[in-house]
Amino acid sequence: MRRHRGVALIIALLLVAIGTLVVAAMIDDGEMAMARTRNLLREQQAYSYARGLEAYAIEVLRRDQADGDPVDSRQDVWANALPPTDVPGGKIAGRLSDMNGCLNVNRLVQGSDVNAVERQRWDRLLQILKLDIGLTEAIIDWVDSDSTPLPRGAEDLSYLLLTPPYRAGNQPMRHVSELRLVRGIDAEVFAALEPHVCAAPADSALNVNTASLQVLMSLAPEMSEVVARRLYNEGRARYDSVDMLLSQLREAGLDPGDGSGLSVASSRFLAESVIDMDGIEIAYFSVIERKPAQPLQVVARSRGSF
Ligand SMILES: [Ca+2]
Ligand SMILES: [Ca+2]
Repeated sequence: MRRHRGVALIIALLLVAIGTLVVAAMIDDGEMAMARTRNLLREQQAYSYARGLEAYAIEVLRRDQADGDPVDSRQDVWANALPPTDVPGGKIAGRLSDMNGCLNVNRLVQGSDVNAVERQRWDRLLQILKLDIGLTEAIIDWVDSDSTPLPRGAEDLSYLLLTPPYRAGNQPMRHVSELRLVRGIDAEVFAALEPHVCAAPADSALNVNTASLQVLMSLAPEMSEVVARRLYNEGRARYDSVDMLLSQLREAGLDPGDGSGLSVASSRFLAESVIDMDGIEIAYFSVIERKPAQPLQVVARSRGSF
């Protein structure tokens, strides 16, 4: 009899415990649903702000184009960042950077040929960054459409033996991070390269006004850092024409070639918006293309990172 009472008591306690759990779960569900709703609303609000900032960036770039000065440099109005600004629900901040101050991986190949001028620039950049010069050929092989490896290059056979196996791209890169797939480019090498290179359409030129010190150094053989620093002018370089830069290089006793693939203007810009809602930051990125006599257009968007 006593044993039966004991069992009944345990069952009663268990039922109470389960009942408490059910109520706790119901409360939790309610709060979760509210939190989810709040998060969704915040996310939509953040996205709307980001699209607003994107439209603002396009307008800034359109005005810059309309002012009649075809030169782009870090001293232009578009290069001024929008500092964190209070808005209903949080804070917004934004900045625009041009995407032409880099060696474009897709210019290494021209039709079925290697672009010799670009190739030399890449070789020099790798040397300046103290990386393996052989990487240039592996990158060319990744971008060129054939499957014949250059002497220090890498085509399908180099990648099919890996786990997991994959094939060479054999087409222009869509994003600079594709470089990580190329033989010899590990995380460390990529981190060293990334600030100086990009994967843009093949007709996208290198803007010498926004190039890094190392990219400027790659424009002529034997350029000393002292000369490059003078050209770089602590990031405030502003050449009105490529010829102006070339003549400065020649005056310094250097041979920069004919300046093919160089420009003093930019055609692609990265608009970055950081939206802070309730202390949670979300970054949005838009790639804006600006070409002469064409409407500006957004060609890519991403969230979190670009
Ligand atoms: Ca290839
Ligand atoms: Ca090849």
